[in-house]
Amino acid sequence: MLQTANPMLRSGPADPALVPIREKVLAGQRLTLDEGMTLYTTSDIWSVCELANLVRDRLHPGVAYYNINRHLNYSNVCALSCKFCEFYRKKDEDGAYTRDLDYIREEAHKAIESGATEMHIVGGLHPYLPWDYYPDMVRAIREVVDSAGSNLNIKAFTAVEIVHLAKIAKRFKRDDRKAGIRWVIQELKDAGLGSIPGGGAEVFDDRVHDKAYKGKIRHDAWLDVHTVAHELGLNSNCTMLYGHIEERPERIVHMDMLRRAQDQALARLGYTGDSNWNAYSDEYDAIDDNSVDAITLTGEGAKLPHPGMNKDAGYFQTIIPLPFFPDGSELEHLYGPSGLENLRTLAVARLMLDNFPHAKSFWIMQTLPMSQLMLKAGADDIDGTVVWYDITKVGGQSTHQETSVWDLQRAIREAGYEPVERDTLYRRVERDGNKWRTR
Ligand code: V47
Repeated sequence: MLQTANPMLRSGPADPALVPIREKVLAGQRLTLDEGMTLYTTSDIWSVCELANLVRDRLHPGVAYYNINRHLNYSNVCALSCKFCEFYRKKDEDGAYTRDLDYIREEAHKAIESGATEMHIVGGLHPYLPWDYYPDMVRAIREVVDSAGSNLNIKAFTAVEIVHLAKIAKRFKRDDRKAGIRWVIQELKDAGLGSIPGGGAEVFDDRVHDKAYKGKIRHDAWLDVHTVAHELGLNSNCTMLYGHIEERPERIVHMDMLRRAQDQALARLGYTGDSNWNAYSDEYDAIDDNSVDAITLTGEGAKLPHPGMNKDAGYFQTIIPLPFFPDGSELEHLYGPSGLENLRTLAVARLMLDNFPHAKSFWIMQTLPMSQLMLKAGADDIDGTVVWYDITKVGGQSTHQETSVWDLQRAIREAGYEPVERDTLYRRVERDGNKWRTR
């Protein structure tokens, strides 16, 4: 029987299985993978959303973030053929494109003119572009940004691209993967790279990998890239592409791998945690790395890492659950996740990723109305003004997908929060037209 729970009418969950979970969340304790599955399977979905929002309100009382950004896809030519992907083209196929540096400079000018605080740049794994193209692209943008006196953050290249770049730069060694990755990230950082986006993670599971994105890096290489970026002082984000051929337990394991990587990042920043934490049921014994303490940020009064106030650098900022869009992909016969599944997945991610400062709804994939609902289910951030987006096109729209600051602010205000403009690193933005600074 469907259980309902209206937070206005009662003080606890309708499903008794959620009571001990609620106690742990209130105490800021880490949830087990089994508890994650309970959050996924209970019919009392509103209590799951309410719990996630309790955490979200503790971390970011009264506010929700948005940003002014511009996306740039420098090429859709890709050596891979992931089944979920509608974006990629082969080199001479209709619709294949690769942007030259003049085009990229022009995009940087447009970003500056619109007052953007971030350029989000990703592309396919181009088999023929030379290594120099990539640092040259970052340098070209940095020159435009510097000459305008701007502090715009270049957030570019998913972990998948970084590994590809290590290969084309002939720096990739199978027996020392991190060395090549480190070389690439350092070179790009020297050219002006400011942070690493969260794409390309998909679902950290070999079964799903081999069926839907064989040939792509696996979770170990993806996590290596982000670990190295963190060690080099770059912040990064992470995603989970769900609602295709994966199962819910695989999503929970994905979340667990991310929070363990974040434990390590926070430990490097001097955070300490619970060394006696032993969360695993037999079902998940495959994960055996208990070498780092569980560090949670969801307890009352926990201090969040912050680049402005604490000068912290090198950690995951936000989880961005991405709902699968079947249209035009090889998996077009699948439905994609429902609205309730989207809401629940955001809430479960907020609750499981207890050491992540932020949970973001990417409105391009979630839609803006759904993103607004997510502000009541664990999300504290809506990304962003976007402008051009080529990877998914809602309802078969063109690649021009832009929302206004006014729309974002209205969605946030209606949900009962004060809209706060942030930059890539979640510093508050003070703005005068297209001029801005952070504090
Ligand atoms: O890596 C590809 C996913 C990602 C589809 O870091 C698809 O702030 C759904 O990573 N249906 C790119 N998803 C987007 C991304 C992102 C977006 C916003 C903010 C940030 C951030 C990162 O989109 C890809 C892939 O995982 N994707 N095809 C599809 N058919």
